[in-house]
Amino acid sequence: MTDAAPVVTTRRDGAVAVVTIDSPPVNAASHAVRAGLVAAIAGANADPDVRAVVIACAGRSFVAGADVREFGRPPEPPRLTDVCDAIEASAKPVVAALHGTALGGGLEIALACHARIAAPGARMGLPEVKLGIVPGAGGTQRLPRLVGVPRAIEMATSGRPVDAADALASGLVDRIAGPDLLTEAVALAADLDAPRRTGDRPVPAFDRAAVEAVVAKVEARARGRIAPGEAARLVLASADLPLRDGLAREWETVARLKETDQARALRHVFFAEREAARVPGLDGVAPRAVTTVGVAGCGLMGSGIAAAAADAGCAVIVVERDEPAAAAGRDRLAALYDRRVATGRLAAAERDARLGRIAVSADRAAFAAADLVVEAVFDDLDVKRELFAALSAIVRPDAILATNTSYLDPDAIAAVVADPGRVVGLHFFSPADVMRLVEVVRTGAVAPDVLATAIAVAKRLGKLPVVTGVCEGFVGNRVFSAYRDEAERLLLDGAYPETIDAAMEAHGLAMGPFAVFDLAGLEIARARRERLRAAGRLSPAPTIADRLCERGRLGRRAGRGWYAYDGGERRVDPEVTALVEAASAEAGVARRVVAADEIVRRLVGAMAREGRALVDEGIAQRASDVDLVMIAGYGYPDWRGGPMFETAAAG
Ligand code: 3H9
Repeated sequence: MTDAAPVVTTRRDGAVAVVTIDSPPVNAASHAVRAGLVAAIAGANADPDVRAVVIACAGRSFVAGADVREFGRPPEPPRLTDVCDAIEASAKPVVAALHGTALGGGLEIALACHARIAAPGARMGLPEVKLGIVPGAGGTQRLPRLVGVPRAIEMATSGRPVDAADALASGLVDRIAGPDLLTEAVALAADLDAPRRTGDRPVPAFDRAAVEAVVAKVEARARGRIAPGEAARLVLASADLPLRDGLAREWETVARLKETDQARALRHVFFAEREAARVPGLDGVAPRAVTTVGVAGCGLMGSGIAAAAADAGCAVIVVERDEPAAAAGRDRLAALYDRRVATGRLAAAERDARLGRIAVSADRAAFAAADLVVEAVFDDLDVKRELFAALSAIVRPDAILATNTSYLDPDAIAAVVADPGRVVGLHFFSPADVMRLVEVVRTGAVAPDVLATAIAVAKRLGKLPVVTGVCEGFVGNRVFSAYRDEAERLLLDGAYPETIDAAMEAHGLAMGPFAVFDLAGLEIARARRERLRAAGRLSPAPTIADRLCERGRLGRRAGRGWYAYDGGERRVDPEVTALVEAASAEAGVARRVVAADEIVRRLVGAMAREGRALVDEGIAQRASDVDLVMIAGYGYPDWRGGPMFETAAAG
């Protein structure tokens, strides 16, 4: 057996000991890292020639957190809290040199140091709530001592990282370095006369009533998640408890939360997201360079895709069918960015920069400059085939053509292109600048580097790409159709739209199925039923949804669908109740009360069954991909892990 290289090493720079963690890929605080750090701090304290210490990391990032792979087993000492305590207690000043992402346990190590210096691009955060836990090594107790209770609550409950400038302004870091982080960190350490312990600082005064109101809001918005409220309460407790007691309470909380179903589900999602990136056949395949993105169509979907590309720094060429449509597209894009400015999500100057990257015209020849063109025109096969035939004569030979179709066969679209290997599906979800999911559809003839490029572009746009094979509806809409069919069966058995929605919303979905059908509009599903009937795959007997459509109840935009809408509020409509009851009578079904747990079990089960079929057919690569699609595209609660995970966990 050969000894692995040590993951923590110490070298001397004058009187400063530079402790370097080198544990790829992200220097997670594994057992080896923790033991190495404790030994390094002890070594520096024992060495009479050392006056101060710097903790830095090799590779792309400072410590990105506790090692999530160790979460399934009991912590092996030294625990991360022991590491942080040893650093804070050091008799010699310790400076953290931060680059990349200092997250979770990584930020906690930095908080226990006596000073922090950050590279200009560094980001710092406490993302533990995204794993269903709270910070466990001082994050909720030391952070408020540096940045104050309100700010610490914001960071610990949202999980969002802050950048270096923000960290400097809030007092989280002492300095932002120039180009040579390590040299400046050593100089800072050499300048410190004595340790300045974060734990010795008082928690700055704050408005308790205002903070209590914020905590209540965090709890209300968590919609079933436990961790954010617990994190907020722990931060608040930092103001009332001595450091030791606060740390003990924090540790007890994290130990308890780690074992919850929510934490297990969120860990599943964490690893599922990384797994989704692994696509058989793409190992070592380099994506093509994409800097200019073309978008055909500037409706709701096209404008969202254009904005997502502009947000990611791409040059964007949008083409509409004629000049009036192009003008409407420009207005739509301006309105999209204006909304972000009005709601404080974007600075006005940034809006102008992003809009400045988008050129909208009515001239398809403009696509000659694009590396990739995504079509988002009307979902009709003839329209798309005409467009792709024209595009293949306009774009460069190496440019990629992507279709955003939801239901059509992308292979039938690719067939009109001279080189179908350049055609791929990029199925965005509306609003495309906001929704994280992109189904990357592996068309029959797609070239490996075209598929790799589609995945890389989706990632660059900040999306979660999930690769699917070709079938009607791909993964998401197929699972959603199974969900819809089961929801309608529940109606026949005795449930009502409002009881079904209430059950699923209590389960953690942002909206129950019938509220979603109304939001999306009932026409698309009606068109699907008509296609299925034409193909002899569905009974010609009208469904309740067909009856609603006949009555002009086409959903929220029409002011009525499964519900009636008064000023945006949904309301149970007796006309729908009567239609539901009549449908049961017509089908000869004696209605019964269907309990919430049966509703949830049947709907989740229907999704999982369809998901399993998609995996068996080779359309979905793996069960966890189905979970990701439902979470990132359809509002399934991530803390339940997705329908496949939940069904498997329930046995
Ligand atoms: C915590 O700290 C609790 C504490 O309060 C104390 C408790 C006592 N562990 O995402 P990427 C792997 S909770 C183990 O593709 P990127 C990841 O699996 C933790 N492994 O790269 C992948 O491996 P592979 C709080 C980890 O550049 C590889 O690194 N911290 C961890 O897009 C690359 O990952 C977090 O929640 C980890 N903690 O993004 C941070 N992190 O190649 C979670 C990553 O084999 N991590 N890996 O698939 C992230 O947010 C992103 O990974 C990061 C890099 C931004 C760091």
